[in-house]
Amino acid sequence: MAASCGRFVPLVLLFFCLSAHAVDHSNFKTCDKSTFCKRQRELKPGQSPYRALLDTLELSNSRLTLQLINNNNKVRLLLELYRLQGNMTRVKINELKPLKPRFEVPDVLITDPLTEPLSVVTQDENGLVLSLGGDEQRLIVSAQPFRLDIVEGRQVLVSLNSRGLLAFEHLRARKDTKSESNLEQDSGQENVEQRADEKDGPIIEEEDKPGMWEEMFKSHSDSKPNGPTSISLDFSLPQVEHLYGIPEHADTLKLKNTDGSDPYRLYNLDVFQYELHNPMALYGSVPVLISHCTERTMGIFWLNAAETWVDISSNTAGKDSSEDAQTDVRWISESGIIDVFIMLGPKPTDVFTQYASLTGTQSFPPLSALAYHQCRWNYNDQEDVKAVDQGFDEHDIPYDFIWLDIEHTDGKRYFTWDSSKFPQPKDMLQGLMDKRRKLVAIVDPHIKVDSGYKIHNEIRSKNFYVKNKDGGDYEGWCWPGNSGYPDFTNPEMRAWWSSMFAYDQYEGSMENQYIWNDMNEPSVFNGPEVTMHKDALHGVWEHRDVHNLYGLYVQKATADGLIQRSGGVERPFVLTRAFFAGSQRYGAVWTGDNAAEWGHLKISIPMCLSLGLVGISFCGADVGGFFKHPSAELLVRWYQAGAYQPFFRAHAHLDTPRREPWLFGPEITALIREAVRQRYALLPNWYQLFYNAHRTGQPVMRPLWVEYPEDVTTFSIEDEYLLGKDLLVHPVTDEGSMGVTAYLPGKGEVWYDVHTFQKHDGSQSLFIPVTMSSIPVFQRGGSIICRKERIRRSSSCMENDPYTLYVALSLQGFADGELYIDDFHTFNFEKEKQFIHRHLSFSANTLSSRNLAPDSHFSTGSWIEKIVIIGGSRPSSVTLRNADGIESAVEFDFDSVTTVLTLRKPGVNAGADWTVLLR
Ligand code: NBV
Repeated sequence: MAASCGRFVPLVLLFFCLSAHAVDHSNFKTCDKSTFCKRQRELKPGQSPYRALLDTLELSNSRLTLQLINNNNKVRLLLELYRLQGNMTRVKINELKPLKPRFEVPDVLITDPLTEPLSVVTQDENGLVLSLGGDEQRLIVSAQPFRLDIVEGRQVLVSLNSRGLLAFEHLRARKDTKSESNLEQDSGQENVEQRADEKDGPIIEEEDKPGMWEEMFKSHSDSKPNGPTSISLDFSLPQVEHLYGIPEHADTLKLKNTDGSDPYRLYNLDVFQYELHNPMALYGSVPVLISHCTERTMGIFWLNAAETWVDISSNTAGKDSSEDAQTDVRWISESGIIDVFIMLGPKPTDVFTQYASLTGTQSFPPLSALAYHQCRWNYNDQEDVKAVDQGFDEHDIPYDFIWLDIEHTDGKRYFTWDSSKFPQPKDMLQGLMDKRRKLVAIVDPHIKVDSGYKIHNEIRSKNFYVKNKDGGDYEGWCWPGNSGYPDFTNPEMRAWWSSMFAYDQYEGSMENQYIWNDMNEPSVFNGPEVTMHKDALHGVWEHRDVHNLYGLYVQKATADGLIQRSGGVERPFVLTRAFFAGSQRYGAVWTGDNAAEWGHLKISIPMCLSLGLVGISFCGADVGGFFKHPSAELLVRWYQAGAYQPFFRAHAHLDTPRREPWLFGPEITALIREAVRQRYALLPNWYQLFYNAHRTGQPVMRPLWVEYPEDVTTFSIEDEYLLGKDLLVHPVTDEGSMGVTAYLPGKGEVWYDVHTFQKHDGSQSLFIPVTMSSIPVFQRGGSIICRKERIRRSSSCMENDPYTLYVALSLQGFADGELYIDDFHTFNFEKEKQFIHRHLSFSANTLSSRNLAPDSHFSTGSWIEKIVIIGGSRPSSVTLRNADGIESAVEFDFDSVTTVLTLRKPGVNAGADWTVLLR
């Protein structure tokens, strides 16, 4: 956004801002400027004041509680331990008797996690050992200093507070009682109960430190009515050298050591012109770390929505002794409680399953949302929309969605249309619908304070705005000028917001219109760090407590609105910029305001991979780059990369020259057309991968190590990735590139170039020469990929088109894959079991299609028009056997150079049982 040049910036100035092109660091806090982070980071390891009071132990079947005491200030904490189903341990720490409740994050876990029994194995005055059930897992609680170790056999998997950095700033009354703090009335007996026990010894009072009771950042003051409330805990991971996750950062996939630099920060922020390779916070936060070594993959999910910092310190072992390796992690959050889920794997897939069991899986988008999206800030008016739409037809480039940015509204009043530029929105939408295309309109969460604006009046009259610290409606500066911010943490507010998407409320909207939520960090141009004041109020909670959740709630309420407007029938599509753990349930995310630079193209891969690892598969970056104007070469390379990333949308800043795919001359148009066509051909595969992500929580876009967890070569790779397990993509992301060096994993495996069918052995790095039309993609030998090769105007025009199966044989002559089909847009697949799910497998020269979901029912008009078998030999005959056992001959060709056998028109229905026999 534009606020780095001050407050609300007129467009002329905006342009000026653009030319500066670098993040204004002075707008954002470093750890040093964030007083709780600074305080916490000043604590030195090895001096933990915490002791477990073993005589307070209580064990019900699945819940163990134990008090911890801080030897200095004598404040008691309550530790809760749970063993969760699916190989997870939950550790909660709160104050035993807080002066008032501390915030616990709601609405992120999909249910109360199921627990398993815990039992004490041994106990003495030094601590106790608990059995965690299967696999010889034990949890060792050491009393003095307090420490937890999870061990399996003789191997320590993870230790908590082993460095003694557990720190819990208890709620307290201010010593100088001059201020009118919320806690004032309690000040006379501050923590009396929890600190009254004389046998605990004398209380060593802590000194107040600067920033505990009020903090200034630039001209902004944070009144901190509750004083210091931060929490911290350290985790040590023996044998681990590789950590991933904790998006969103514009940084490498493998997380770096933060010794000597700032910790990674998680605080949803609108960062104008963000910088690459930096631990600064960006628009979204998912507090999940994934650790990986050849033996094991684990995860740490720190369920806290306040500003959070993560320190990482890895001591990389010498090559021969991976045993000495260890990674230490420390989480620090500004408020709330410690509530942490340790996902014990042991395999990458187990961690994904475990995390999905807690926070849910990726929503299953309508197929069209997986196709190509054309966006810019802004398509100016209805005529412009029509012309761009026609441009795609004239240039024979498919697209599914055209997008409208903030200028389509009446003065940035969301849910309205600019009546001179978009006088007949329904005509426009109908025109698109006639072509089986769709539109996305932006709806931001800042609401113009204007008594003539229905949305504002309703929110105000229902008392739904976030409040400022003094109880009035919180107001901040944003696109519409003075704006209010609906309190999306309030379920009633969300229900009302959802109801605003009903067709009779949102005038001019139609069923082929979907929604984009931007600026939902929330962005407040004149707020501290361009966001909301931390002492603003959401009911009884401070903004400080809920900050990172705001964006999730905005997207949730919007997605619910789209579902409701269709009577619960249609799957929604909502794009969000801000997100949190669990956001995967509500739609897609994108990486915000990137720039037309090669570095930004490159970083889109690790940024989306990191999101995929923590559940958010539906990720993309602005194709072409948002700021600045891409060269034709960069634009082409970006389309080629974007065509193989989950969310595929071109977007551009208002002040950049137009860049629709046909504006760079016919050669460039042809290259872009080809990239987009490749996307459309592969839509069946994308759809199946998203269905799988939705059902199982496995990521769509995967780092190589996820599939090859024992191959250390893969652990740092971030310039290539897998789609599912079978397609390896290595986009060209360098200017003037003559080739890419791709690593093909898997000893004893083979990979086939999807364009040439050339076969390569796995477990080697390979130089692949490229031209401007190359998009290096390889199919794993042993897999079957389904495509639709009759490319049309939009994905829905291709709905009933036939499939082509690409059967890439392993060296042993096997292959398998899946085909998933439904109506491509409703919930009937879930509610009515209306879908087709087939298992395709090739072995012993026989290819067959078997039903994976016998109790599902759906009929498709699509049939199998071609089968391409790669890596085999010439058969003397090919026979198709249909579901009734009737056999017929199939025409085929065999190319002995490429070893490609093409079976023409088997002609079976895609939902039927059939077998093809090669003899
Ligand atoms: O709504 C305008 C833009 C939008 O195009 C972009 O994609 C968002 O990330 N929005 C940010 C606000 C202003 C950006 C300078």
